[in-house]
Formats: sequence, structure tokens, C-alpha cells
Amino acid sequence: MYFPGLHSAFKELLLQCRGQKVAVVGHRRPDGDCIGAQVALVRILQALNIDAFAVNESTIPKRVNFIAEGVPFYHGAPWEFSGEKVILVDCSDAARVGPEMAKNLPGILGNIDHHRSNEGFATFDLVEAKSAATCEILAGLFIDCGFPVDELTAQALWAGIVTDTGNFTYPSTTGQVLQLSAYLIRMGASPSKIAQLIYERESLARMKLLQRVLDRMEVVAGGLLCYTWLKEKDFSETGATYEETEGFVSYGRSLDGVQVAAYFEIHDGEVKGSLRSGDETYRVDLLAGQFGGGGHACAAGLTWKGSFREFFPQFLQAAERLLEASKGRGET
Ligand SMILES: [Mn+2]
Repeated sequence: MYFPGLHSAFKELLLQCRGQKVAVVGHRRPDGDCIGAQVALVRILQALNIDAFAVNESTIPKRVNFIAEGVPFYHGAPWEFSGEKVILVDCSDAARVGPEMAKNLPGILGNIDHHRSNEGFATFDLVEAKSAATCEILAGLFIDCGFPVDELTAQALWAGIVTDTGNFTYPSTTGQVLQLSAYLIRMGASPSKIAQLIYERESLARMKLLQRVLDRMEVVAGGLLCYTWLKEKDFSETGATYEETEGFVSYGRSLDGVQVAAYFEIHDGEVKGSLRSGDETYRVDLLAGQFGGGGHACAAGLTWKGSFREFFPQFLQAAERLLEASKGRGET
């Protein structure tokens, strides 16, 4: 069994969904893992003759829109819930659904997630922080329960796993996630076809935006921190959308010697930050936490009210402290 600790809670959760309408809700500005988990869970619920749909405050990012084909997937905010049982996936806390979606959110029945900071907020909390992706947890639970994983469900789970593991390159990549992924291939997921759909449908506007991101890269903190930024004007001038920034933060991490990469989006009165580190020696979740954010040890985010000019010196100081305190820890 892949998830013996979650098995009975999952069965109980599904039992409560029998004969009900179920809304599977993901987080705002969803990534591949979030959409994959929403789609896969809806498909399995439908296969179990449970009336289910997915809903998200944001639209589905273009790069993973193909996995939602044929699945009732709505977006809109605020969403009017009408007595559905609610399951949240890939949300470290209930507020992650977004401010508009949170307004009408009823009591939450299920919480399926892999974020370390998830403290539980549902009747059934199925949280495994050691998992690389929420889609890994779902794949394991489906197999543990003997549920039918068809080709399109396998495709959705695969898309979630590859995007959350950086194509099986992040530290979260374990033997177990590879075993589960092998199973998904046997169930019909095509790695090459899915990779083409996710990574080879970029817009020219995104490339123009990426040029600006690369052009503004700065390496500070003794060569350990690389940061870059975009402001609202960059989006209007290039015609790129906010969702097209996925992956931008990783370029900084690819520089020799850099341990932490930061990408900032500067809005009017607000700074959004995305942080990545190469391994758990450098806890970017703790760094993000100092600015009201959170996430995983190696991948975290923050939203800070105020100007970038106020924000950045504080951030740099906090980052330097973290880097100094962490240095050497990873080498022993
Ligand atoms: Mn995830």
C-alpha cells in the first residue's frame, strides 16, 4: 500500500460523498499539480457514480488546459455553492482558494495536500508533506483503493507530478513517485505527448517577457541569491499574461553557486514573490514566512502589502541572515 496512513480517511471521505454533489476546489493561480489533482479526483468520483465538478477562482493555465477536457471545470468568483460537499486539493490552507472563492466557501469536508505548512482545516485531512505532488497522493490512494485509473485520469496525474517535480529533478523526487509514475504510463499516460503539450506551446509574448526577466537578473548576498522582477507595465507591453510566468523563478537557480532564487512581481501597493532553493539546507518557506508567505522547504511564495522599495531591503537582509545561518549545513 502506498499511503496506509491515509487509506481509511480517504474511504470515509468518499463514503460521505455518496449520493451528494461534490465540488473539488483548487487554489488561486493554479499550477499543473492543482489542475491535475482537481481533474483526476473529479474523474474518479464520476467513475464511482458520484456527481462531481471542479471549480477554481482563476482560469486554467493554458499549458495544462488539455487535461481538463471533458471534465466539468468552472471558474468564477465569487462562486455560489449550493449544498455541495467540498474537497480542497493542493491548498496549504483554506484561504489559498482565493479571496473571492473564500467568501462563500462552506464547511470543508476534505483536504488533500502535500504542503508542509498544512495544519488541517477539514473534516478529513489527508496531508502527506513527504509527497512530491498532490497528484502523487491521489495516484497512490486510487491504486490502494483499487479504483479504475483510465488514460485521461493517468494523464492528469502525470501532468501534476511532472510539473511539481520539475520533470523528476527536484529533491522531492523519490522512488515512490517514480513507481507511481511508471504505473501511470502503463495506464496510458504518454510522457512525450504530455511534455509537448505542456512545454512546447509557448507564446512569443512569454518569450519577450522572459527576456526582461533574464535581463534584470542580479546576483547578491555573496553570490548565493539571484533575484529578478517584473512590473505591471511589462505585461501590458509584451502582451503576456500573469499565468505565463510559471517557471521564471527557476532560471536564477540554474546559475553556478546560486542557492536561492527569487522572482518578484511588482503591483500597485503589493509585491508578490516566488522563492526557490536547490535543497532543504536553505529553507525558503521560513524566509517567505517572515513576509506573510509560506510553502515548501525548497519552493515558497509570499504576498506583501507595500512598495518594492520598502520591501526589498528588508527581504535582502532576511535572505542574507538565512543564507549565513544555513551555510555549511548542507556540506557535512
Ligand atoms: Mn502541489
